[in-house]
Amino acid sequence: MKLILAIINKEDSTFVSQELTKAGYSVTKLATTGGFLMSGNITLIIGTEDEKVDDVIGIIGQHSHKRTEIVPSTAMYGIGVTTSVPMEVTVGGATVFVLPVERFEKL
Ligand code: 2BA
Repeated sequence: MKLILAIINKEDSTFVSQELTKAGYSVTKLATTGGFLMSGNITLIIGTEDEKVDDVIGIIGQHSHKRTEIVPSTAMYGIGVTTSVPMEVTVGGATVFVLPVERFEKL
């Protein structure tokens, strides 16, 4: 068995979790915050059999879209002179971790 952690954009999360549920997977949604942009994203937790991992990743990938965000970034020109230069950052579609599960119980 494997545990899949998928960090996805908030705007994609409802559709991705609906599609996973429709396909028969159990999903838990956590509201999380990206350390770089400091904006909200969603982390999905999915426990599933080893042979279904690729199917789950396929569904997540199909419905997670890449987005461009503009973030302020500070540039320094000489001592004490700084200016804020907007920087373009590409976010997503999805960041996925697959972990082994040692034991799984429903009590
Ligand atoms: P954030 O940390 O808010 O990062 C948003 C986007 O900013 C990233 O998109 C990446 O394009 C850029 N970025 C992140 N750290 C950067 C840095 N130190 N310098 C320059 N650009 C940087 P994604 O890579 O698609 O990541 C989306 C979200 O997935 C991240 O939000 C974070 O919450 C999570 N994530 C991505 N990689 C991770 C990792 N290795 N471990 C844990 N969480 C991760």
